Parts: sequence; structure tokens; C-alpha cells
Amino acid sequence: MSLIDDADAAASGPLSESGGRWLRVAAAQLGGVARHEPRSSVVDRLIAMMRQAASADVELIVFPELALTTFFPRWYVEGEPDLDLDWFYESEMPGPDTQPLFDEAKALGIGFCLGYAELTPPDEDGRRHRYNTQILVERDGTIVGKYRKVHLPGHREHEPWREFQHLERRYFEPGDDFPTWRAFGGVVGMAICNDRRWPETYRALALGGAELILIGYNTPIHYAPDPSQNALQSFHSHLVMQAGAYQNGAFVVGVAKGGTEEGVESLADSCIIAPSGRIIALTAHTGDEVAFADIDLELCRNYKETLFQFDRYRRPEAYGVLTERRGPVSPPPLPET
Ligand code: CDT
Repeated sequence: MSLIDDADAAASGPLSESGGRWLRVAAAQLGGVARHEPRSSVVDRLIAMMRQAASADVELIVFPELALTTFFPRWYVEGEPDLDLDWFYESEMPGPDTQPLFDEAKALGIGFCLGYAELTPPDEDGRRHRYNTQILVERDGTIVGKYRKVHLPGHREHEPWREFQHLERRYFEPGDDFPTWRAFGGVVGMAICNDRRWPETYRALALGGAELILIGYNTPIHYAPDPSQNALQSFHSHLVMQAGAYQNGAFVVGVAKGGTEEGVESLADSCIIAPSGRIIALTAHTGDEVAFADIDLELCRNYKETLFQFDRYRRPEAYGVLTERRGPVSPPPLPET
């Protein structure tokens, strides 16, 4: 009787050489966006970086989470009478303000990934829904993928003890899947900010074949529930994305809205990570900046077909607990002696 399964029966040996699937990809980090900065001004900044990237023959440029506006979940609207919440959402994509970005991308032949706040048309019950969304746009200007943030961090109610709010759980509904798409010569998936801290994100995407994972983020340096983490923000951000890349044999592009925005200092350190887990491009400053790298998507096979050959080595039958419950259940306490 064999204790191994079918995947083991396949012949194994060193990976054979094959031609590369090269892509030049850029992380387009944004500095702060002011609360009243018009969309047209932000779109001009995005277009400037797009042109810079295109002049270096970049084929895909990745912008951050909620790239079109300031990070508005830092305000509780009822406490901010002149804050029109709906102003921060896009009800069409492209819309009149974002069409120039699509036009420029098509003219330059460059694809892009963009995060924004989405307000849907009314559903059959007349309800409009709000998501923290990211889209993937091919080099011909067509939207090939849309992802809605699954892990919404922060809180729902006003918490005045904080220096600033993090009300994503009030202003957005969560997405509920991690789709992947064939685009840019490979298989691409997306995630948004807090998603990058959860190993399930990368694993779900990799089970959809993801070779390239695009992640925009807004990470305040100050973490109110535990400020001892403030000094570790950059380390933690790189730690999780490097682990996600390596453990899933994928490239990861992590892109910040960094710098100081409305008085809140945010992490920069945007980067491109290889399936080895190593950072191969990194921004040097905290403002608008393009960092790019040449990536060979074939390199994913070095990991996906060896150490992390999922269909050979994973044990989903032993992982039932991962989807059975959300929180931990520890063994019962030891009896008092
Ligand atoms: N945007 C976002 O998800 N930011 C969170 C901040 C920490 S939770 C308050 C992050 O994980 O970076």
C-alpha cells in the first residue's frame, strides 16, 4: 500500500530551464492627499507618475489603497459637520474625474492598479453598498479585475480616546472572496492594506494560481491600541509581504500612501518582492515616487513546483479548523493543584 498520493507519483527532478515571462512592474507610492484636494489634482499626480513609469518602459503600475482621496476613515462624520462622506466615494469607474487616467494609460500602453472607495448603484432592495475597492486595468484601458477588501480593520463606533479614528468598519462593507485573473502574461490577484497581514489572503490567492499579488496600503505609524508597535510598522509590513511571497511562490507589490496626511504620519517603504521573499525594489522617500523592477513570472515555478508544490504537500484535511471557526479555542485550563 502506498502512503503517498498521486501527486507524488509524478516524476520529479530538477526544474528544467524554460523561457522567461518578463514584466516590468512599478510601485507608484503617493505622498499625503489633503482632505480638500480635488480629484483632478490627485489624478494629475497619478498621471505624472504613470508618464515617468511609461518612459522607463514599465508595463504595469500599481497605485495605493484609496488613492483618489485622503484616508477619510480617520474622521467620525457626525463630529465633522463639514465633511460630506459621499464626496469620498466613486459611483462610476471610470467617472468624469478618472477618465483622464484611463485615457492616458491607453495612450501610453501601460496597465494600472488603483484603489478607491466604491459606492454601488442601488441593488434590487434599493440599497447602495460601499466597499474599499481596487481595480486592475489592462494596457488597452479595459478593467480586467475588481477586488473588494475582505479584512476591514479598526472599529465601527466613534472612539474619542484615539488621536484619530480608523472607521473602516463603519464606512465599508467587507468583500467576500479573493479572485484571480489572467492578465499581464500571468495570473494576478489583489489585496488591500490590512489584508496583507493575514496569511489566508496570500494562500487563497495562490490557490487561485496567483503569481503576482498587488497590494495598496495606508498604514498610520501610530497604532492606538498598542503604540509599542509604532516603531515596528515598516518591519511588520515587510515581514508579512515577504512571507506571503515566499510561502506562495508569488511576486508581491506593496504600495503605500505614505508621508504626513492631515497630520497623520503614514508608512512609506513601498516595495516589490520576489518569490524568494527578497525585496527587489524599494522606495527611498515618503512622497510621490516610482520604484520599478523586472520580474520573471516563470520564477514562481521555482517555489510552486518544489517546496511549495501545493497539490503534493498541503494537507487541507488537517486544516479544517481554519474555516470552522474565527477565533481561537484553547484547551481547558489545568486543574488547580
Ligand atoms: N488601511 C488599513 O487597513 N490600515 C491598517 C491600519 C492598522 S489597523 C487600525 C493596516 O493594517 O495597515
